[in-house]
Amino acid sequence: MKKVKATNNLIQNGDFEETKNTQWMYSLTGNPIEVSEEEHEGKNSYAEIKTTQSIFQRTFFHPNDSGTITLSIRGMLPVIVSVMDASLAEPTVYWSGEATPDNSNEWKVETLAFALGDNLGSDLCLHFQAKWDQNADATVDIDNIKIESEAGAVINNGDFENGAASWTDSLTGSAIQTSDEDVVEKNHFARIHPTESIFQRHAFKSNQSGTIKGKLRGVLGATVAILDASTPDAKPYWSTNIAGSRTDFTEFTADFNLGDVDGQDLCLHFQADYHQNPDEYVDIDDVSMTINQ
Ligand SMILES: [Ca+2]
Ligand SMILES: [Ca+2]
Repeated sequence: MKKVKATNNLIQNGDFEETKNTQWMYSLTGNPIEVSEEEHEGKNSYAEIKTTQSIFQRTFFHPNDSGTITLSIRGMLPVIVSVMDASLAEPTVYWSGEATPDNSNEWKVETLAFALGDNLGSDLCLHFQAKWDQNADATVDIDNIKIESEAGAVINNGDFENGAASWTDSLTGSAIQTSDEDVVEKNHFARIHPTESIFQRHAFKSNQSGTIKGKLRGVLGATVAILDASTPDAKPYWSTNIAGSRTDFTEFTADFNLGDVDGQDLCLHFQADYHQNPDEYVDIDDVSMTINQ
């Protein structure tokens, strides 16, 4: 059996969240497209820690590992972030840093650089403790915990969206309690009207094959194509039509195969289907592309 390995996503800003878009162009003008924005209600889960309370997650650190720990923090108390023994009554701390909130209701992102020595315990954790405060009601919220480590240490469920999974309350040794809040989430996408089209240049090579994925919404469908960006009306090297009439964003997947395309100025191209009502549209989001190797 032939093993097909796909490389990572080759489309830039496929989710359109970089609103200073420079990657997607209107075919007609060649100018960057105007990204559309919408808001919808969602829920966010996070961990609230009271003064002197702490939570931890077991994780594997290598000796002499270094990198950064990032977290979102909100509330009144600073948080002491440590790499330490997970299982001992008097744990050794191998590294410790402090993240300070803005004393407000606004989340703030803090990044701490960590570096470990060569002498580590065998059962380690990343540990978050709210600093002592005379006000027993003082709390701090943390969310979106990430490790970027030279040696590959990782944190699971750092956004707490899977509740207590992977996290332990230091005091009780049992699962932590998470809190929920209603949030307004922003999403950005590309809206194109009848006969409008957008594209992103990509240096396709002859005989390449691969897969294009994305999401589509609206009355109109769209034709996805690989064609010469300088002559968008010429016959495409590959194209397929994705049907419309979708109330919500719906995923599509399209496999492509190219013949000889040497020397062409190629792009991935989306054209909205024709409709007599010029106000109809198709919305496009989360475009990604992989090439088979
Ligand atoms: Ca998006
Ligand atoms: Ca979260």
